[in-house]
Amino acid sequence: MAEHETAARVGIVCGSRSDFPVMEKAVELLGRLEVPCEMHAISAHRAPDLLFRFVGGAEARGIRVFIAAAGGAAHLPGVVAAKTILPVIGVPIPTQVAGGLDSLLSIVQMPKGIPVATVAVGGAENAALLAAEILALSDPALRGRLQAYRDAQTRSIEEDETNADLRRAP
Ligand code: RP5
Repeated sequence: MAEHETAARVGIVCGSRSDFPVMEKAVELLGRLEVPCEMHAISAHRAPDLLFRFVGGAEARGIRVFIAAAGGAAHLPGVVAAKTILPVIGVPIPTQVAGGLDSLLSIVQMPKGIPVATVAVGGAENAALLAAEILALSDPALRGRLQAYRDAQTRSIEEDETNADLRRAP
């Protein structure tokens, strides 16, 4: 495969390795959708220069969407968004404070001018799907895979045994 076909298109950055168990679900789903991605642990407050280097070089390496995940005073997604014009999806990581409400509010309440598209607390799968949908705007094959994923999801509910009665014609 040529290099450009395997280069990561989604850059996932977590505030800490402790966020990986949540964000591995995004890596797995992007893999199922055949979207190359890469995941890093780079804290915005502990290693800001490294974060800026990662964000600054990402687009030239093929990244088209960022997913940024953090917990607590979760400034990472906003800082990533401040340094790029690529779309940034924020994932609030669950914490001990009201189940991650601190992370959610830190990420979702971005002041105007620098947007972060925020998913639910722990919403790694939706972040992956949203990233794939953005890429699918210019990738018909990926659009097809997303539609197939959606159809399979619907079918699995229709075929659930608790819905057997509902499947019969009226
Ligand atoms: C945030 O602080 C990280 O995103 C993580 O969710 C949280 C705790 O980090 P560690 O102390 O586990 O490294 O920056």
